[in-house]
Amino acid sequence: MTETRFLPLDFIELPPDEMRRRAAEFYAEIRRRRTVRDFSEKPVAREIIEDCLRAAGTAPNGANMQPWHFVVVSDPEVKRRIRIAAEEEEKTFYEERAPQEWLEALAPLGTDWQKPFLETAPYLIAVMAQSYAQLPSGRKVKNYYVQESVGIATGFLITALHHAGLATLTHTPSPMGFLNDILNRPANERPYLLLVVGYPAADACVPDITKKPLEEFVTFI
Ligand code: IYR
Repeated sequence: MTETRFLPLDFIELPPDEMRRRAAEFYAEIRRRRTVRDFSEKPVAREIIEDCLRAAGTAPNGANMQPWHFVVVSDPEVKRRIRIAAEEEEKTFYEERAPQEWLEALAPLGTDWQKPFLETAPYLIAVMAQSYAQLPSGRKVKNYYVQESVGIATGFLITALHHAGLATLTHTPSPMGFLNDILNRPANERPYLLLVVGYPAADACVPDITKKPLEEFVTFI
């Protein structure tokens, strides 16, 4: 059995006033994040993306198995192949598969099957979830709480990218199995979502929608 080793926690206790200020400041900053669907072609330094991915990689996760893999796509040809495959799925989703109720729920967002941002934005990050780890020896090791873990890491990533001054779109072409083929990913990985990353287009607009007030989604007991 592996022996458990402990280290002193690197915890910085802040004065309550500073805690209040930081909590309020963070909320003011994160509430400005919007899902963007119109991207500029303006390039973004790879180092910025790398640090945001490092932040994502610190996410709490099941048994510290870190059951994720992020494929960062900037190659125009690969982006083009992803756009073609995604639009094919999305076209049948919007025109055939989507129930009326779902289309009505999407109406306020103004989305349709066309996804030009998959080629315009400088980066597409395919977030992959690993249901098991495949060791170099070929042995399979089970992962735990994979959906929760990858969801939290993705939340960290979106937050880090916003904090760094970038816009994102959480895109979920459905189904997205084509990402395994295009990106050459192994059978232990399933696409979780496709994050579109870059600067918004100069004239980017966002839907006029609101978030629920605290009282509506929180209960203190
Ligand atoms: N995957 C489609 C549809 C879509 C579904 C949900 I739920 C959204 O919040 C937004 C879009 C698309 O990407 O257009």
